Amino acid sequence: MGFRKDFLWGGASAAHQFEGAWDVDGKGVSIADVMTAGDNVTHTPRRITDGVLEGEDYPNHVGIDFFHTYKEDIALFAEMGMKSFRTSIAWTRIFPNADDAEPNEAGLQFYDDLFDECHKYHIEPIVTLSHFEMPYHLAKEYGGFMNRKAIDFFVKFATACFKRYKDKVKYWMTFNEINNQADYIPHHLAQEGAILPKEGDDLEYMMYQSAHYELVASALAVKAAHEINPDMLVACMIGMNPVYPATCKPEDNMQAMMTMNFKYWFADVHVRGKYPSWLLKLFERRGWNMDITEEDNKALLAGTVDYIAFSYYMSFATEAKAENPHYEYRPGKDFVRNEYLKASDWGWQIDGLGLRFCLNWFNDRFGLPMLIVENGFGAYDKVEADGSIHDDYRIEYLKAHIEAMKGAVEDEGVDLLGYQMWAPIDIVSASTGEYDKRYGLIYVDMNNAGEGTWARSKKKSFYWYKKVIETNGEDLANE
Ligand code: BGP
Repeated sequence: MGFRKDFLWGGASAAHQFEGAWDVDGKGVSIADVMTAGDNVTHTPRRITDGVLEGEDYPNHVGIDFFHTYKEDIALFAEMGMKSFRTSIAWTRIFPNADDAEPNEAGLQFYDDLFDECHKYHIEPIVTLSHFEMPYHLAKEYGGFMNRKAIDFFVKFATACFKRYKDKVKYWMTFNEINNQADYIPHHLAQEGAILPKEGDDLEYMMYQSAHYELVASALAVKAAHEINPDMLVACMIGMNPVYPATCKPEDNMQAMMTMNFKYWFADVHVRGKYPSWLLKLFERRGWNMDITEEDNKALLAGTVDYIAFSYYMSFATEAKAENPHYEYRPGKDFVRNEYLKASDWGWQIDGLGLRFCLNWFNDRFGLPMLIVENGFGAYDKVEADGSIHDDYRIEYLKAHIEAMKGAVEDEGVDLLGYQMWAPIDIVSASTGEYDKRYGLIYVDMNNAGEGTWARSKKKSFYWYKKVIETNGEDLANE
C-alpha cells in the first residue's frame, strides 16, 4: 500500500519565473521578457509590449534571481528532503534567437552546474524544454509556430539539450501545458506558440495550425531523445483541469465530455500519435485547409511519449446551450460556477478530489505512467512580527490533493511516479506577473510594489512538507 519507495517527491518551477538574469551571459530576449507586471487587486492584466521598452516593469527580468542564488536555494530544497526538482531550460540561454547556428556555451554551462548541484543532494532534475519562454525573435521575425520553420528550431534546441545532459537528466517534457492555448486567447498563444496575433486574425484556426507544428516538433524531439540515450523518458505536459457537467441533464454531460475533448486532445496526439476523429470532423466543418502532411503523420506516430506529466490546480463545470448544437468548447461562454467548491483569491476553484478524477481519466484513456508536475495554492501570505508565516490554507490544499492521489494509487492502482508541488519557493506568477501571488514553502521577501530584501525564510508548510516526504506521504497531519 502507499506510494512506491522511489516516489519522486519534489517541487517545480520554470526558468522565466525565477531565474532572472534575463540578459546575462548571452541570453536572448524571450516572450516572457516582454510581458509586463499585472495586479490582482487593481485588476491590471499583463501586457505584451513591442520589444523591451524603457520605463515598463518586466518582473521576469529579475524573477527571484535564482540564476545567482541557486546554490543556497537548492540547499533549502535538500533540507526539505526533496527527491526531485522540476525546472525548465530557458530556450534563449541556449539559442538566444532560435535561429542561431551554434548553441551558447555559457547558457549550456549554467544548466550543467545547476543539474550538478541537484545531484550533489541526490535530487533528480526533471526538465521542461519549453515553458512559456520562447525566443522573442522567433515570434517577431518568423511568426512563431505559425511558421513550419519553428519545428526545426525547436528540434535543434531539444537535441542540443539531450546531447549535453544525457547523463544528467532522465525525465523530460517537451511543451509545458501545450493545451493551455485551447482557449486561443492572445496571452496563451504568445506563451505557447510564440504567436503575436494581429487585429482580425482567426485565432482559433491559428491555434490548431500552430499546435500541429508544435506536436510534430515534440514528436521529432521524442525520437531524437531515444536515439541519443534510450534511457531518457520524454513526456507531454498537459494543464489538466477537468470539466464536470453542471447538472445530470444528458446534454450537460455531453457538453462536459466534448469540452474535455477540446481541451485535452493534445494528449491524444502526443500519446497515440494521431488525431481523434471528432477533431478531423471539426477541421472539415470549419472548412480549414490544414497543413498536415503524410510525413507529419508518420512523425507523430514515431514519436509518441513515454509518460504523462500534468499540472492540476482546479476544476470547472459547464452547461449545454441550444445555440451550440455540436457541443463545441466555446471559451468564456459555457462555464458555470461550481457551487460545491470554494475558490482562491484569484478565483481558482479548489477541488482536491478532482486530482483523483484526473489520474483515473488519464489512466483509463492511456494506461501510461504519470507524473504530477504542478499542484499548489497561490495565496497572499502574512509575515508575523516574529517573522513566522502560518500558511495553514496552503497545507490544507496540498494535504487534500495528496490524499486524493493516495486514493488513486491505493484504490485504483494508477502508476504514479511522483509529485512535484508548485512551487517550493515564491516566484513570479505566470498569468498575472505578480510577486504577491505566492505558492512557495519558502518565502521570498519581495512584493508587487518592488519592496523587499529578497531574503528567504521558511513557512510553516516547509516543515509540514518535509515530514510528508520523510514518511513517504503517510503522515499528512497539520499540527
Ligand atoms: C501553470 C504554469 C506555471 C505556473 C502555474 C501557476 O499554468 O505552468 O508556469 O505559473 O500555472 O499559475 P500562476 O503563476 O499564474 O498562478
